[in-house]
Amino acid sequence: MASQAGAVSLNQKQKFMDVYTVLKSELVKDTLFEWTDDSRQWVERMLDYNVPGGKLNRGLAVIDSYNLLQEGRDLTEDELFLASVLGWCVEWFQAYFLVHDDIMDNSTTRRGQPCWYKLPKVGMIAVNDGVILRNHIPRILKKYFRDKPYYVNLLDVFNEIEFLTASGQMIDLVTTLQGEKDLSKYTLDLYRRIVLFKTSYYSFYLPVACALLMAGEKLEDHDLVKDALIKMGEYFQIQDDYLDCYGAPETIGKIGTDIEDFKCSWMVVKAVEKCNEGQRKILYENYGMENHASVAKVKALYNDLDLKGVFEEYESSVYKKLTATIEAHSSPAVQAVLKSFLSKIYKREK
Ligand code: GPP
Ligand code: MG
Ligand code: MG
Ligand code: MG
Repeated sequence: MASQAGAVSLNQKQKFMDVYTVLKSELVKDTLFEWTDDSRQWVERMLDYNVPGGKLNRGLAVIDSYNLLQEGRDLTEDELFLASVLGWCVEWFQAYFLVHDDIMDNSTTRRGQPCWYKLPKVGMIAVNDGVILRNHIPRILKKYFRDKPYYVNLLDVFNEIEFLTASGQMIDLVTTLQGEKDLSKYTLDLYRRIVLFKTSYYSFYLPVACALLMAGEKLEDHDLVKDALIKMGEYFQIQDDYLDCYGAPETIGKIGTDIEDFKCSWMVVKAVEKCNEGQRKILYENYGMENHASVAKVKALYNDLDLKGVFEEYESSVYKKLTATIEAHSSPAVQAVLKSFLSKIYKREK
């Protein structure tokens, strides 16, 4: 069962999907609720639409990390199942965030299909669906982990990270408020604060925190691992911002909205940093405008400033720095966990 760092076999993915089917069928039979055919069908359709259709990197990372922490020992069927259940809890968490984020960002597509809230029959019911997705997590944890010594820590880590993520999302949104549009506040400092909270904790630290808890570890003993993962989270979001502008929608499965939304994206932070007076004027006049012509002007400016080149330079330098940080780590198992993460995101195109 011990797999090479970063390598997830098709079989592993299939086994992971089988656990999704089990969890879904249990949730739509939850005895706390009086199910009707309609309500069961709604939840089932909502889950199928929003939970399993992504890259599953975060979920699979729980299994991969747990596996690597066991340093080559074969996992029992029971361990593999429980690590998969935790992996799905992270994927449910992600589905909850994305359903809400797409409404807040006024996005149109996600994972190659219309955003859930964009479906005519769904609309603002998606807000409640997000709440249901979030509430499924403690129900899953209760069923499978209530007797484990680390149960309360699992609940706590999801709660704490939800607070951090929502706080990051709050800064991400509040900085874009109409009437206060001021690009001079879009500095790398502000950018880092947004990203640390809105992305790094839940996307990078949470899967490993789940694996560490399941392995009987105390989270406070692993601050260095947390720091390395959080740095990788920043790199991941910088890629997300780059792909929002330069990614192919067919590949990334979504159409970028950062320019229209006046987001404090890494792209605009770099543009503000590099532009001359004339270019600054173009940026101020066109950033955050809904129309195609303005978006095209901003993109042309990004090209003039060679933000592609700036990104490529950033990517190779951050890769070197992260590799050095990882190699300075004392535990080979932890090194393997971190390297596995890095290899999955380095030069990603989606
Ligand atoms: C990614 O930002 C951040 C999230 C998805 C966290 C959302 C948090 C909530 C509390 C709802 P993004 O908007 O750049 O992601 P994407 O490009 O995938 O829309
Ligand atoms: Mg967002
Ligand atoms: Mg978004
Ligand atoms: Mg984005």
